[in-house]
Amino acid sequence: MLLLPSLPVLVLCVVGISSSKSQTCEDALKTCPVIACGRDGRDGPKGEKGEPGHGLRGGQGPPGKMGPPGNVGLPGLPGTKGQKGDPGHSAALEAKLANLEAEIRILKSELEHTKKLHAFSMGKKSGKKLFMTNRETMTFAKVKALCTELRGTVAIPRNAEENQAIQEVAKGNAYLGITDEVTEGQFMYVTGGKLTYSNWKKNEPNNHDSGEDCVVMVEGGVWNDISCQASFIAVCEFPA
Ligand SMILES: [Ca+2]
Ligand SMILES: [Ca+2]
Repeated sequence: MLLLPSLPVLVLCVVGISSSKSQTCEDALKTCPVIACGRDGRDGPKGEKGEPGHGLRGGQGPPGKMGPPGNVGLPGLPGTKGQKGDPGHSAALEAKLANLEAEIRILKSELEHTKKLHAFSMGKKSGKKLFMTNRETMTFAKVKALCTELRGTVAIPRNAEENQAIQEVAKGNAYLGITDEVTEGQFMYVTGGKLTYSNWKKNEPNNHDSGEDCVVMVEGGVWNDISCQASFIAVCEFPA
């Protein structure tokens, strides 16, 4: 009778030994709950939750790819109104501008006065033109270039008064701004247009040797057609 109660212990110990070779029966008794070694006991109460494990944490991985850009945000609120600017600057600029305008008016007036004095000193003003010369002689092409450079044109007499003015300024044989270079025998102004006034010398123009396309004013203020390669006094005309 006494042996019987120990039978389940032996059975349990045999099971424990067979499940682990290194465990002795004594060890099994140590680890077995007392109730397990006795008669069939009931399950004990559920144990408390254990502490989290201490597994090794892996190293930090590389950073992920950059995400797509976000949507454009809403426009911000308008800023506060700035302070009123210094009124002194614009007033100073206006004053400067007024001074400049006044100076320009004075310069214009002085320029007009100078032009009148110059015309008076030249003594030869006819209508709205001023004829001037440097008294040098040159080919027709050079006279044209010189007058253009001076922002004038080769002298053109449009009437008897202007013809006389040129004669008095030149004091010698001078080129006129007239040629028949485009159509032989059809004399035109270098500024364009057919002649409206002429003062040809007797038997001129004669296109001598089939090579006279320019016009020179000779003694007495009369005109002669002549080679454009010949050299005569340069007289230019300017608006006066
Ligand atoms: Ca000719
Ligand atoms: Ca001639």
